[in-house]
Amino acid sequence: MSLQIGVITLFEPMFAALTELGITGRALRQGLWHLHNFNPRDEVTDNYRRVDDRPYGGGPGMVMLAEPLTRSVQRARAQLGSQARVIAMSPQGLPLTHDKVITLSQSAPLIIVCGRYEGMDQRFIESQVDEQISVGDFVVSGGELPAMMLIDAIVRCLPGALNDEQSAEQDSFANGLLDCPHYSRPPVFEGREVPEVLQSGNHALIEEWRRNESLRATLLNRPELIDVARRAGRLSAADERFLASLSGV
Ligand code: 9D3
Repeated sequence: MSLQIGVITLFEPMFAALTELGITGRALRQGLWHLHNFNPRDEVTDNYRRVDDRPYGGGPGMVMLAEPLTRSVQRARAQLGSQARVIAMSPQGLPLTHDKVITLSQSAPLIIVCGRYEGMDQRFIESQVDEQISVGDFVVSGGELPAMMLIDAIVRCLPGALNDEQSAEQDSFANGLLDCPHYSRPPVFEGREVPEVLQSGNHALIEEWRRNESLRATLLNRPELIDVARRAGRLSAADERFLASLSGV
């Protein structure tokens, strides 16, 4: 059975980028996943079809009303099954990680709620939402782009979504270090040469160079990931010697 994902959003057209393009579009056409859309505006019947109102206590912006969101989740649960996991995209959520993506890719149907305005009525979150997820400490205009990042990351994990080449790349990414630099033709571009070792055909040396450049990039840009890898026992004696040679100069 393919992965069923429900999305609750006022901006359904944004998700065409996922359903039509690239790896996620191909995976959808292969039947690996399915997207169900639910619009809170379809759940309100007043003349203005209001889905937001002013916050109690005053202050800037508007709050998404609990009732249209709750009705949307109920409609989604009826369609996807009561065991569906309800995730709200929110700046207040736990930061998204690779481990979380893997877990969600292996779980039941997902219902993802995207907020607009200042946020969602807290009573909706307490009564309907299993967990809140953020994509980082910066502000975007709504939950749709964060939801699309989450869905993209999940769909890439589904068996058959990536070709063999892409899967191998994914494996090297999942090792917890940053990737090494990549080069293609021509051998010299604007006076810059492709590192000689990559043109040597010596695969043991190439592998060692790539590992070392991964370590170099990680130590420089994300030193905390080196500590994580070290504590997880993922650094060899050769890795430690290379890292020591970097901080030594
Ligand atoms: C100071 C008040 N703002 C909170 C940071 C209000 C606010 C701004 C933007 C409330 C919601 C939003 C819309 N953003 C999201 O819904 C969102 C988000 C984000 O902005 N950054 C990182 N991850 C996420 S997940 C959902």
